[in-house]
Amino acid sequence: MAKHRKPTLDRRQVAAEILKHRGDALVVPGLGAPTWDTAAAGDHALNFYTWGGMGGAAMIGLGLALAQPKRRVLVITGDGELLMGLGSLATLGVQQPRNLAVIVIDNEHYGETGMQQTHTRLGVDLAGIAKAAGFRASGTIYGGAQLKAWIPRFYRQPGPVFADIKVTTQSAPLVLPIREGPALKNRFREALLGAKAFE
Ligand SMILES: Cc1ncc(C[n+]2csc(CCOP(=O)(O)OP(=O)(O)O)c2C)c(N)n1
Ligand SMILES: [Mg+2]
Repeated sequence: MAKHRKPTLDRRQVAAEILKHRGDALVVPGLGAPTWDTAAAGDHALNFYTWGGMGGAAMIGLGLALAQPKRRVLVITGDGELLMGLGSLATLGVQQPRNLAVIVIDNEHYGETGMQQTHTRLGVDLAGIAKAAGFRASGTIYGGAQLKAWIPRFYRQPGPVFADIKVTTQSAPLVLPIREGPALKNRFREALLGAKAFE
């Protein structure tokens, strides 16, 4: 196992920096803090918030990416959330969606439930797993300059693209989006499909 490097990036700044460039991308935030981070960067009808659903964000992203091959899809999730659905990396490696990026806001803990350490704090290398699963690009991001260099890849590089972004355990004020699932789903479908959403 590689020696542990102390994370320094701020999760809210990371999310805001990434989402500044979102254009018409479809964004699937994982449950808990990545959802609050995404909402804090600006609520958007093309955010498909997953609220309490854990472990499925990357596979929801795959479904969207396959259904909407002309649109870019960003999954922005937590280390704990991805670890719960780790097999999704293998499926993405097999499916090779060219328009999908999976971005992990990795604070190395289950933050939302009381800051228990996750496997990433104990040396598990998510970017290494993604690379071995067949992602076209995969990396671990520790600093601001590195993040800047990666952001265009999230939106343009042929996927699947994977990035594990190491952030501090500093928590940020809650910014909660709409809570009601059907309202979120209908808003998302309408923004994506227009009138066809309700045919
Ligand atoms: C199936 C399931 N198990 C447990 C939970 C409780 N839970 C909610 S958020 C969370 C931790 C998420 O950790 P992570 O994805 O790393 O996000 P962080 O808060 O650290 O940014 C857990 C265990 C849940 N919502 N669903
Ligand atoms: Mg976490």
